[in-house]
Amino acid sequence: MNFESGFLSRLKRAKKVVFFTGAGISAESGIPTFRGKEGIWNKFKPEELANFDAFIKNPDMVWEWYQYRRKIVGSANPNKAHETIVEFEKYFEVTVVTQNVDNLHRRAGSSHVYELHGNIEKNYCVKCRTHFDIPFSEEPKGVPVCDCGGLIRPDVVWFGELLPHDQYQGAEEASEDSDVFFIIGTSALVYPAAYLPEIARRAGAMLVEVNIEATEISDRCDYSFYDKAGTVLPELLKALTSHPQN
Ligand code: BV8
Ligand code: ZN
Repeated sequence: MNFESGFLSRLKRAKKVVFFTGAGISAESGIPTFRGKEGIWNKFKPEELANFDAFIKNPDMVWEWYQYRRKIVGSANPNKAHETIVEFEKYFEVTVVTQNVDNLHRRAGSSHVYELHGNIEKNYCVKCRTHFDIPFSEEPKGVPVCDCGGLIRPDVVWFGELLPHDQYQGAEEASEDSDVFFIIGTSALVYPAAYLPEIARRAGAMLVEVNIEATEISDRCDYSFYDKAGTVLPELLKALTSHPQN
C-alpha cells in the first residue's frame, strides 16, 4: 500500500493522535461485527436485545446472548491492528476511543483507552449497582440474581442509555485536541459516538478513515484507506518509520 507523501509528512508533524475504533477493528480477531454481512444484528435485532426494556421483558434471553458473545470475546485475541496502535505510542501521544466492548485494546496494551459503550466482561446489579466483574459460569443458565434481589446485567451501554459521562467527556476533549483522528472499522452510525469525528474535524484535525468499504463518514475524511485494519496499520507504521528524515 503506498501512502501519499503529503499525508505522511502531515502525520509525521503530528503530536496527538486519536484512534476512534468500532467493531471492524476486532473482525480479524474473530469477533463478528454488528452490521456487516455476517453481522450479529442480522440474526438478532438490536431493539430486541441491546436495550433495557428487552432485558426486563426477557432477562434470560438477553443474558444468554451476552454469555454467547462473552465466550467469543474470551477466545479472541488482539490482532495486528490493536498491536500496531500500541506501537504508535512510541512516536505519538496516543488516545484510543473505542465503541467496542471487547476489551481488546486494553489487552493489547494501549495506555489511554476510553470505552464509550462499556465492557462486556463487567456486570452490575440493576437495583443496588454492586459490580460483579468476575465471569459468570455458563451453568446454571439464565440471568443471575444479586443478594439484594436485583437482576445482574452486563456493564454495556444499551440503546437509549447515556454513555458514561467521564468516558465521553474524555473522548470529546481528546478529539478536540487531536492533530490526527483515525476512524477505524466503524460504520459511524451510532450516536453520540459518531459526533466525535466531526468535533475533531472542526478543531482542525486531519481525518483518516481505515475501512474495508466506504461509509457515512468517508466524504468528510481527508484520507481513506480501503483495506483491512490489520493490513493498513502495520504498513502505515512501516512507511512512517522507514523514512524518518522526510
Ligand atoms: C444515547 C453496546 C442518550 C452494547 C451499542 C443522536 C444523539 C444521541 C442518541 C441518538 C442520536 N440519534 C439516534 C440516537 C439513538 C441511538 C443511536 O445512535 N441509534 C442509531 C442506530 C441511529 N443512540 C443511543 O441510544 C445511545 N444512547 O445517546 O443516550 C439518549 C437517550 C435517549 C434518547 C436520545 C439520547 C447509546 C448508543 C450505544 C448503543 N450500544 N453497543 C452491545 O455491544 O451489545 S451500539 C453498537 O454499535 C456497538 O457498540 C458498536 O460499537 C456500535 C457501532 O457499530 P460499529 O462499531 O460501527 O460496528 P458496525 O458493524 O456497524 O460496523 C463495522 C465496520 O467495520 C463496517 O463499516 C465494516 O465495513 C468495517 N470492517 C469490517 N471488517 C473490517 C472493517 N474495517 C477494517 N478492517 C476490517 N477487517
Ligand atoms: Zn443488588
